[in-house]
Amino acid sequence: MSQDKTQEANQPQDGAIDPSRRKFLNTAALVGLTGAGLSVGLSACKQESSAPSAPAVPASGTLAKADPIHPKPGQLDEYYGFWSGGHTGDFRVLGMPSGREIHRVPCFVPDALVGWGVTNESKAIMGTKADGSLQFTVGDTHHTHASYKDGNYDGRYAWINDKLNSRVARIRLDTFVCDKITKLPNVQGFHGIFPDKRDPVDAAINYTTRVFCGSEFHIPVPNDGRDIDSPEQYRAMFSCLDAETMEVRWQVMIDGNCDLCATSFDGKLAACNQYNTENGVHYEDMMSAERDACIFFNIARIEQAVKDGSYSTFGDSPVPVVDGTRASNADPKTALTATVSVPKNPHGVNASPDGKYFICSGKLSPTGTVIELQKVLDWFDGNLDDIDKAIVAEVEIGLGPLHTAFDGRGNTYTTLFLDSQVVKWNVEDAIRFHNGDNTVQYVRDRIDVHYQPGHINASQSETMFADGKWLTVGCKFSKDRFLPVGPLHAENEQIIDISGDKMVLVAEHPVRPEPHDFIILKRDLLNPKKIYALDDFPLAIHDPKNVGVTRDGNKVTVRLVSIAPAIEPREFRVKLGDEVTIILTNHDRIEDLTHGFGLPDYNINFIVNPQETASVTFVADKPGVFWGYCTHFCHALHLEMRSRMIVEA
Ligand code: CUK
Ligand code: CUA
Ligand code: CA
Repeated sequence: MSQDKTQEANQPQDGAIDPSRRKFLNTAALVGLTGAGLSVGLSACKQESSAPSAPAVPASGTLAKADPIHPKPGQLDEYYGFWSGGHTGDFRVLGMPSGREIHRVPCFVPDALVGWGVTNESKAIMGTKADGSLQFTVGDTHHTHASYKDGNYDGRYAWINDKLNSRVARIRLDTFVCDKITKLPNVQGFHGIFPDKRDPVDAAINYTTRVFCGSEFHIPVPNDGRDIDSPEQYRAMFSCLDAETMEVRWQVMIDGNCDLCATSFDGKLAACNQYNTENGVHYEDMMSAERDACIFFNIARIEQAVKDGSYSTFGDSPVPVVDGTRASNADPKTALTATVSVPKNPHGVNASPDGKYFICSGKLSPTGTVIELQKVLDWFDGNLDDIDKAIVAEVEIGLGPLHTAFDGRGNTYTTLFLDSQVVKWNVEDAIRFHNGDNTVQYVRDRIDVHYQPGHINASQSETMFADGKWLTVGCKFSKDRFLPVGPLHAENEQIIDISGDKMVLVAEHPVRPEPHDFIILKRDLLNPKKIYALDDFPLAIHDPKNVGVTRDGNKVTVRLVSIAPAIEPREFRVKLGDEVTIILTNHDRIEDLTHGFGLPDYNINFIVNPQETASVTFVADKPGVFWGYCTHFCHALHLEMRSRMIVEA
């Protein structure tokens, strides 16, 4: 490994700040300030909806081709990147290939910027206890994927998992807001997630209607104190959610475990790699077998079994659970699951864009395993005598292989955690080699990355439109790559140009730990809203005259509207001990004109975007004067934008 050399070769060319860029920043700041002040001031009187001012983008393509990695000011990226946030429990949005972080969508963990976990609306999505406090305030997101139509992303939804508390969050891609969270029953360590790409039976349903979730830890079922000392009774579940309602449709109980998850383009199969087929409780047990597995789920048969009533339920959960254990699924003609053997503690299962293969990485074995999906279907049809004959290649690729991405030209890119490398290898050549042609060189290229890579993804990788332009590698360790900031290091996301024969490392960015997985999709697949509509919110205050305080016993409702630079009414009175609900509607209609509302000493701060309504409820337990103020810079008179809460003793 030649890390030092590579590191040197990839030093930034110019450490100095470009003076012309600096000048631009100053000018932009000035123009921005006066411009915003003026237009917002006007808008406050006229309430005009301003068309978004066109950014200074050059004629399409010219600069994009010149240097998309370092876009010129005002130049937009060609791709969105959706990143999971790790313990921060959020969903992050990057511009790619520049790697600029644009947005974070809070999901599982409270977020002080938008007031996620503060407003009543977000708390209802996150889930509360009987006393109104949040059920969970920590999370651990790993994987995010988006909805499909016709083999490509359709811009409706993304989903993200919370491994810690076994929750699934859905993010609407028109508003980039989490709108539903579902907690999975009978499950711990919910890890892999993947939407289906079409219906297995109805050809007209060529879009995502299900979301599949694998559970990594095996537990007693139900986990109510029984079987705690009988690990051989522990089970894992593969769960299916309805993509629209977000309700759990069914679960498949299996032995071993689920880890990552993938789905076929024909909608017929979903799969999870299994590293603990041993049902081990300690890591030594979990790595005792030479081979583990990739388990395949026959979706149409499972749904039929549920329809036929061939299921059980466990504990308080009404969710139908079908039996997917090995012993019950030995007969291919009736099997709901099929288990293909894969070398030692595999990690990652990924679907190739041609729809033909799933690829599993060996992790503790230096191999990549290629499984042909048609052969798995043949086994289910009784036309393949041995399920392991679905393995069409098993080739050495390097040490510690984890995740795989695709370029749409027949090549795959696998991270090698122990080698700190990415290996590019060709699937058809690997199959030829596996079949005995020793002259074939299936490894096309290797590149050092910095350091210990986990996830990897390429532009449009797991769609039928993989375009083979950009590869991003999530390096778990950054070590010496950034300025030191104490013992906690950033992670290092490296960007590799894969358009040519050789991989070229072109950029790297620190990221706050720890994203795990991400996808990269063409920007024109999305069409986000510019502003909300008042009708999007049941509590919206439509008429700004309709503000003020109403009282029902000690329950007080305070209706506020924001119109820059005022919050109306300018003051309101409540009594000590009142339960106060503040409803705030932002009547500004100008794109990007967000207001905040912070209430000192009451632990309240949230924002309302243009035409958005949000509410908070609290007990007025401190008498005195409390200046509710706008926390989001909005106007030349932003600092003056306040509403005084008076709590009478
Ligand atoms: S796991 Cu993190 S590097 Cu949760 Cu996707 Cu493989
Ligand atoms: Cu409104 Cu700042
Ligand atoms: Ca194992």
